[in-house]
Amino acid sequence: MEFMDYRSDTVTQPTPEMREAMAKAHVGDDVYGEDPTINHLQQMSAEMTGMQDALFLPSGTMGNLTAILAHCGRGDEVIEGHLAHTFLYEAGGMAALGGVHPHTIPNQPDGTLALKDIQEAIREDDPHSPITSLISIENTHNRCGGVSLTPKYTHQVCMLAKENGLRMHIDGARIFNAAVDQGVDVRKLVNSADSITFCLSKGLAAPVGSVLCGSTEFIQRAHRIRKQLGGGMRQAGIIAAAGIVALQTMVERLSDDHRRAKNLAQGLANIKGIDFDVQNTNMVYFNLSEEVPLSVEQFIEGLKKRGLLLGLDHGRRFRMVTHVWISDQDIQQALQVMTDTINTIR
Ligand code: TLP
Repeated sequence: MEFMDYRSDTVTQPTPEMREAMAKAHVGDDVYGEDPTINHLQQMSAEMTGMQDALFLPSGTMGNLTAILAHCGRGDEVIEGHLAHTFLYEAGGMAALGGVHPHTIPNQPDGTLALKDIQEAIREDDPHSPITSLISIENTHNRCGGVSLTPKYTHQVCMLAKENGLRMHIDGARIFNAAVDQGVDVRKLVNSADSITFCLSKGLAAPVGSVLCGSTEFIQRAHRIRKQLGGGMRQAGIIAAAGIVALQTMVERLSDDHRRAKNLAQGLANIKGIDFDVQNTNMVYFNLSEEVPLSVEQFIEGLKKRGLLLGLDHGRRFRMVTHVWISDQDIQQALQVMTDTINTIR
């Protein structure tokens, strides 16, 4: 059975154009900086984000970890949201591998951290306290429903960081979704941040890879850390080639995913038994109503039998993510499958 796979945009497969570029890619040893395709991708990424330099990495997780380790020493502290991907879903890498202490403050429903909360979280210079070194924000914000943060807000956080002698990192795994959502150049969203990670292998549909961008000096440090983490990938131009096609061909079309997510959300809101929660960019979250006499496992199984895969967030809360392999017809089909699954047990 062909599944409609709404679990994540990470499930996207490379397009035929990407596969062709991969087959033809010129490669070299990237640990020596000699892979022309990776060098091209890094240069393109730096230009697109308005940063001085960039580094290609295997994953968003490694991109964020590399950035955090390049900004912080052991015992330093990162201020971040309690729903941040770096806090919840990166296996505690910063603590495990870098001795870096996450200091979480509440994420607001719109994905932001209140400036007042950030200010209050910054430690005094006191030998009892860890040293606050970094503020990290996430755009778009995954657990907050795919919401995008504005250039104005990002700028305010950057200013706050600078005034307090801190650095600022953006987990921009889906920064191009944020840019397309707001109709702004991605540079405006990155603004004066010290670093940003973005992913090629989510909505942009490349098979592997993320890019970390920042100043030349920062990227030099990040290069060594990537090596320490085992992320020097040699002739990885084969995969960077798909990343170049992703940046060239897959950014503008993200608006289709956003439109489809909106249609999906509107449809879900009309299904009895579904308590729609939130939709932004390419993400839709909803709860399976307590009134529906199905366990979470039965619901997932019922949908799967009818060809639909989706992600369980927690409790009875689910996530559906639209991407290039989900068509308008798939949205209608998903709504039908959802209705049928709930109605069979009524
Ligand atoms: N997110 C995945 C899961 O880990 C939850 C997904 O399906 O959404 N930052 C953000 C905001 C992310 O959403 C993700 C992946 C990452 C970083 C990590 O990227 P990868 O998977 O490339 O390590």
